[in-house]
Formats: sequence, structure tokens, C-alpha cells
Amino acid sequence: MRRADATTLEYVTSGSESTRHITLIDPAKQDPNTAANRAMVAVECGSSMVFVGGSTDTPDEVVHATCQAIQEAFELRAFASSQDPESDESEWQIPVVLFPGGAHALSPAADAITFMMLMNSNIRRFLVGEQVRGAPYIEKFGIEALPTGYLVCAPGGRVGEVGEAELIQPSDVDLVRSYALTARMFGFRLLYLEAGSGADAQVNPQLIESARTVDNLTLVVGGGIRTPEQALLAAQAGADWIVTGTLTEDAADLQELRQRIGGIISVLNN
Ligand code: 1GP
Repeated sequence: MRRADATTLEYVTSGSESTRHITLIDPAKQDPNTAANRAMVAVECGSSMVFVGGSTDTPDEVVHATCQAIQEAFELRAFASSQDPESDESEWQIPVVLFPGGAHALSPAADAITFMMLMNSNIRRFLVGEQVRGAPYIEKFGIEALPTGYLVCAPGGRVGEVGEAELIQPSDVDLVRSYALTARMFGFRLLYLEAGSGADAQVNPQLIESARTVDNLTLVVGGGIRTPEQALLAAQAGADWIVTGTLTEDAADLQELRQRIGGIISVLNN
């Protein structure tokens, strides 16, 4: 649930002293109730946004049930906090944002959607085709679109393969800057540098630094980040937001999840 006094885009693009954390929940990887429990632990640890999406072929119903379960959990926690003078209700006003693999993975229960162009794809479908199919539903559902340039960097993982991306290589510092400029000139507000879910290497920090030299773009970085040290590298290079997904999915239980996300957020806040 987002704050009543600001759009999700304002929340996402407003500067913050420290790099903020996004928890990515893939609806294909757990039932909605487990997803809600994981999202609550993430927010208790200081995660500032939830992305719902990831896999390429998850049906709408599963995405919707997951968004609903997370929203209901946050609303209950916000209400409980509003009744407790010691608690801060706004802690639970965390946007739930669709991170879609295509026009099929949409839900009216989401606050917003990363409305993305996979800028280095070789196929029309991921440049504009899925977007044209999804836009009328996004309008109908009243979901806020976050204009996002999405760039897949090596190793790229499954999204690189499915999206037929010409991967940005670790040494492509000038190319990534050209993409960042292009994103801004198209009017995108976010640029997402993606190494691929579960990647064995994170986005090269030099690529982040190079993209950072372009003003007025909010930089989101994800893929292969599992440790506080990796998160710190991305943050120091200039990421505004860091996304982690796999570390949530393969945590043995909520306690381990708390330690993992807590560890990452504590280095981001220092
Ligand atoms: C994938 O960038 C995200 O789109 C998260 O990647 O699963 O490797 O954390 P991980």
C-alpha cells in the first residue's frame, strides 16, 4: 500500500540519503500467504518497496493472489500500528509494484508497475509489443506506470536469453552511458541495470558509475546480489535502489530471511 500523500513515482524518484532496498517476490516460487509473510519480514528489516514478478509465464491469477495477500498483510499491519502510539503507521505504507515478464502478469491490486522497455533486446515484443498489449489493462486497473528503461548486463541469465538481449559487457562503460542518455531522452524516469536473477556476478560497479553520470534518472540495480559486501559495492557506485530476489527465495525460514535482508540494509544505512 502506498502513501496517500505521494504517487509511487514520487516515492521512487525522491532522493534518499542512503540506497534503498527492494524485495522481489516471484509469485511462481511460493504460495500467496508465504509471499505475504516474507514481504512483512522484509519491511520489518527496512526494505522500502516490494516488486512482484520475475518469471516469464506466471498466470494473472497467481500474480493477483500474491499482490492481494501482500497488500492485505500491509493494511493490517498499518492499522495495528495506527492503534499503537509507539508505532509508526507509515512504516507499512510500502508500494507493491508489478515487475512483469510481459502483458500477462498484471494485477489491479498493485500500486504501480515498472513499465519497461528492454532497451537492448533484439526483438520488438520486448521493446514495445508486450507494452502495447498491457497498456489498456494498466489504464483500466488504474495502476500507476513507472517509465523504466531496462538493460540486461552480462551474465544476463534467463531474462537475457528470453529477451534476446545484446548483453552489456562489464567493459561497456561508454555504451551503458549512451543507453542511460537515451533512456532519459525518451523520458524514462528509472533505469534498471539487471545482471539476471540468480546471476553468479553482479552488475559491474563501473557500469553503475557510468550510468550515474546521467542526471535525473533513478538507478535500480539487481541480479546476483546476495551479500552485504555486494550490496555496498552497488550502492557506492551510485545505485539508488538495490533489488534482491533469490536470497529471499532460498532462505531456509523467516529467521534466516531476516538475517539476510537485515544484513544488507544495515550496510546500506551506514
Ligand atoms: C532479478 O534483479 C532481480 O530481476 C533480482 O535478482 O534474484 O539474483 O536477487 P536476484
